[in-house]
Amino acid sequence: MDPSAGGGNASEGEEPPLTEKRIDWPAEAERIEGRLELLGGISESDGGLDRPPFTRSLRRAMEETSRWMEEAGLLPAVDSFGNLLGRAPQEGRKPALLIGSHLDTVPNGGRFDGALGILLGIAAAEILLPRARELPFAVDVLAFQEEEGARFRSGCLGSRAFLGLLESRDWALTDSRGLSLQEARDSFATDGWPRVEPYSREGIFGYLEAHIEQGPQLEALGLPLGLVAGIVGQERLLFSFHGEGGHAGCVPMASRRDALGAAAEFAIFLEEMARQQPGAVATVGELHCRPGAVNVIPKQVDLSVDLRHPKDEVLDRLSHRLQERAREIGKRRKIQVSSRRTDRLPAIGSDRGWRERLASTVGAIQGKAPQLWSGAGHDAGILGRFAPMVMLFLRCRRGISHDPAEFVSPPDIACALQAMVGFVESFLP
Ligand code: HGY
Ligand code: MN
Ligand code: MN
Repeated sequence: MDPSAGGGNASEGEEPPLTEKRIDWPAEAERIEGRLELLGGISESDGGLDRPPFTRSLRRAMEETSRWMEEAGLLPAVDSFGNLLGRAPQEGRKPALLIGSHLDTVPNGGRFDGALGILLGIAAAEILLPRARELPFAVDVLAFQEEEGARFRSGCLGSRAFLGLLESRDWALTDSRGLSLQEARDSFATDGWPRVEPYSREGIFGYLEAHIEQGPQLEALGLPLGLVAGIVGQERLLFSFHGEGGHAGCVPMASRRDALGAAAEFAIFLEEMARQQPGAVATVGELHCRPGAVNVIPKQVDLSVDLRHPKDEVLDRLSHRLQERAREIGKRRKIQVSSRRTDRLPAIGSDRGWRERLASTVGAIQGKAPQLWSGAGHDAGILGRFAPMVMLFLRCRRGISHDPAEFVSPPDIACALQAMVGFVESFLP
């Protein structure tokens, strides 16, 4: 269905549904595309998009996003963690339908991951504002400060903080320079925005997040949009292998206690274990080898593990097997091995009723509404623990994400915006 089509079948005098009013969806999408371009240039580094939480670039991205929120008729504010909110102006205090995503990025990331969901939320809120009184909720937009977990190795800290779920061990998490989350938050200026109190659970009607699929399925189906049936569970761990350093030229192979040899054997086992387990993915994304000199036998290797599966009980089993194998390798190679879990996010399904609502607007736009599992974690996985949650995926060119080649087309953005507005309108009395 052509998103720019207008007309509609509202009876005489009745306000036609917005999705059928003459809204210039392609123009809305072009505006979002321009804003994505601008945000995509706000980075800590000159080479590529790198926007960690609690940094100058994150603050600048907040300032731009706050301006667009205001232009949309929303009231910008921050919570105590530094998440940016665009709240709907309203007398009473209806519960809020929260539409959002995250402003932080991975190093050398793409400009759609996170930002796209925020900008779609702002555009949808602006289109829906004229009908705010009729809706059973307010439409607030959320731009989370931290979701990726790239800086503190623990994901969705922003949405967990928003719901008051952070514990002391989270605040003690440190980045590669040893700065704790607490210190990073406390040193981050949010002057210029009013501070909002935490939303009560009853104050949250539910959560909607639009996000680039970050995989190849929708492109293979030839469809712009998909619904997220659920988000896989994920566990992150840090393993340390402690061996014995030495001269690369003088220590016989038979008497070495090479930390990298042990870590490499572990990494190959991890890969093989995941290959053999349907639905599992496992990744060693970070590996630090010390002292890291060409002619020195590695004394210590630290590596990260990212483990995911749609079923928590399988995730538990895989994690247990990894730790068992690490101990066995350490014993055989006389290497001391330690590990600690830095993150665990349970698998979660989206709300069935909301999925059906969204499926009907998506179906009206593109004929069918495929349901996919998300291999990526999202803030929706946190909000979904306490309120109805639904996610909309947008087609991702060549399935590439977490990379500058990440791309979503403006026509697909237009379809997503129309589906989101239609979803919200489905709650009209
Ligand atoms: O790693 C993830 O799943 C997401 O991109 N934060
Ligand atoms: Mn994301
Ligand atoms: Mn991401």
